[in-house]
Amino acid sequence: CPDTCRVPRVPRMLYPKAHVLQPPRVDVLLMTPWFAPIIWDGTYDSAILDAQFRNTTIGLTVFAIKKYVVFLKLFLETAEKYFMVGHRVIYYILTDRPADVPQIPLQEGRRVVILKVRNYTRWQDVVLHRMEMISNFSQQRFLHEVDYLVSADVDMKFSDHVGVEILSSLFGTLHPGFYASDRQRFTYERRPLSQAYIPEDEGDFYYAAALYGGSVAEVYRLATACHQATLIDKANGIEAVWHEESHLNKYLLYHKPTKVLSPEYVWDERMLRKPPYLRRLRYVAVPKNHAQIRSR
Ligand code: 2GW
Ligand code: MN
Repeated sequence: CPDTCRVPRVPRMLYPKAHVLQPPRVDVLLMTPWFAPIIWDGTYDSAILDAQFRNTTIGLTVFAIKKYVVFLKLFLETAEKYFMVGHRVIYYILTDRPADVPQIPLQEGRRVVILKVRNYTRWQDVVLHRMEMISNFSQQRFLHEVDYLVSADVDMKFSDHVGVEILSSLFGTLHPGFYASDRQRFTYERRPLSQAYIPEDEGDFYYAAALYGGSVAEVYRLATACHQATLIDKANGIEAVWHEESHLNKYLLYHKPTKVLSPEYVWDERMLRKPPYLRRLRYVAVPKNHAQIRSR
């Protein structure tokens, strides 16, 4: 964990100095109340960060079950252009259709690992069981193969820089639909019977399950806890309203993330109008025909 456990050594570098009395952004919140930075354009220097995170290996886990394999090509092609460029990357593609994974030319230091997983009949089980699979594979291989894990939806594309500025022990992303909302409006699970329950008077942010991550050890803890919560819910005959996103939000309420990504890192151009303080759109939803892609 280069960002917290050990202070990394960097070489001599030339860069403009920061001004204590001129904050880089005054239009958005840059820090959570527990002092985790919120990552916005204009607040960081990639050259310094790249030096701090050199020799870091990043695992990008992405599920492509059933028809969702069609999203892989654009996802991978755009990741090659924008995701962790210049760093070591392993794409972990979890799929029930290994033969349908497209061959994409990769830059040096990057490779694809296909992990065959089972599919589920119910789509709710497809999304929920992602936590179980991340937990199992973390112990089996991720812990030994990469430093950080990033978990991403596949029905998205990268459209601008996503680099090591996102890496930290545990990070979540502000959901683009709720970053400006009061906590009462967050679509947390509101039924006390569910393990994902969050009362109306609690909550920091509504986090998107489409992009989160951290050190392998922390993602392993998160995924294991969310999977356990899912099993308890199932035994009690309840399923959280937004599936693993509900459990993720519960976990991140009581395990405060050490970095929070702004909605630059998860956006949907069809659903939302871009406000002026959103200077870059880095990872955006790909339009999909819900009826067609989600049918069997
Ligand atoms: C999901 C819903 C309905 C039918 C199929 C699927 C499905 C999802 C699938 O057949 N195959 C598959 O690989 N997936 C994976 O789950 C894929 O990686 C996809 O990106 C991810 C989440 O499903 P998605 O992208 O259709 O859901 P969204 O875009 O509405 O995402 C949000 O809500 C989800 C839970 O309802 C998740 O929390 C997700 O992380 C959220 O972004
Ligand atoms: Mn999605």
